[in-house]
Amino acid sequence: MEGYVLPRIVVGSPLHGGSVRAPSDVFNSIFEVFLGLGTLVGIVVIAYTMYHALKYRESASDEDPYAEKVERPSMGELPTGGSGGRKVFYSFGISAIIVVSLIAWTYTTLLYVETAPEGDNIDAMEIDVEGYRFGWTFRYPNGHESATLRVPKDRVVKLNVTSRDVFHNFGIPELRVKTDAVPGQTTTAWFTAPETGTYEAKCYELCGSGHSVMTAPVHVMPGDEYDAWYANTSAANETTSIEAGQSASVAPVAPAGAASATVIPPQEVPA
Ligand SMILES: [Cu+2]
Repeated sequence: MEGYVLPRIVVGSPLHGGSVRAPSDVFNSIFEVFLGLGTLVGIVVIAYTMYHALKYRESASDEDPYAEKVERPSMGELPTGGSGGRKVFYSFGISAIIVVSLIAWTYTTLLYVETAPEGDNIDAMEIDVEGYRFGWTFRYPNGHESATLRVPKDRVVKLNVTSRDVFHNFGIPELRVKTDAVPGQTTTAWFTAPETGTYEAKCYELCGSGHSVMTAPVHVMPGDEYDAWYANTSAANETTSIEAGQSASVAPVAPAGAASATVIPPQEVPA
């Protein structure tokens, strides 16, 4: 099974976790294997059915060309097969082998995603995530807080996720990371982002009238750009000008949703 957790070749410094296989890559390979095997089994079953439907189709003449070779059941009688249960054995046996192998492989592969990689050569960064009705706050190790999540490319990011009020669920679909946000508890998740770009974090637990707008932008930045940005942040220097604008547009929603569960004012999702 070691083939599935071997690091893929990534250009990047191992100090920044560049050799760590991204969870998104793991999930994609599971999807591809299931899609491939499902298609293959489908083709085999349908082709086999079609072949026999054609081969044993009713002929124009009244004579049955297979009368001697095939023992046909009469109406109301259960077919007995006739090959000593070989077909049943093949059908169940092969299915069982495929299913058990898939379960074993998927399980061991998912164990890799379950626990964040540790080691001296992995420079993981930890970010606290707090959900509230209706938004997310990200807290960096230096105390900097923001409504926008910024992470460096190809580096292990560990999230400690909790909630301020009700059950939420934090997820970034493109990066294949998702975990519960439960008040009074901290759940952990991790990911690495192999590509720079802007993604969107969403809430995946129906938490009230503003649930569908409970999103946060996620910026995956090149490592050096990220380091430069991070060096300029601190607990006191709470928000950059861009983020100040975003917080202003998000903040009023929480009291509005909390005070009256009737109407949520239309608002822009932060870009
Ligand atoms: Cu929520």
